[in-house]
Amino acid sequence: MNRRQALTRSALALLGLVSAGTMVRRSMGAGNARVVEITAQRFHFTPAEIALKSGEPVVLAITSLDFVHGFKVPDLGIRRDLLPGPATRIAIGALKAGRYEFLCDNFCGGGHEEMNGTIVVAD
Ligand SMILES: [Cu+2]
Repeated sequence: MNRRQALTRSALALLGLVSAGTMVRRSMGAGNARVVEITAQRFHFTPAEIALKSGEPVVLAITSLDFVHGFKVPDLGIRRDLLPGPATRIAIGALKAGRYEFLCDNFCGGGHEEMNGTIVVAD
């Protein structure tokens, strides 16, 4: 590798770091969004009903206690793996009033089909 290639490679690595940092900040959610703490554990989410107000952006901070559960909100196009350990933070933009079902979509055992809940957004 010549000097120019080496420089290009370092510049690309630096760019990668900067964009990774930006993604981390984005996933932490914008500024002062309310953080809603949730736990995931065979075979339930706690709380299973998440009450929000319409127009209120929030960050869901979901901690899995025992397994790589999934978190899927079909109506919002959201789908994440919940690795045990630090909370998985998911920024949710302002929503219209209504009910949005969510579920674990990683098979986690005998009660998997009941591992679900609802985001309830009030006016
Ligand atoms: Cu599960």
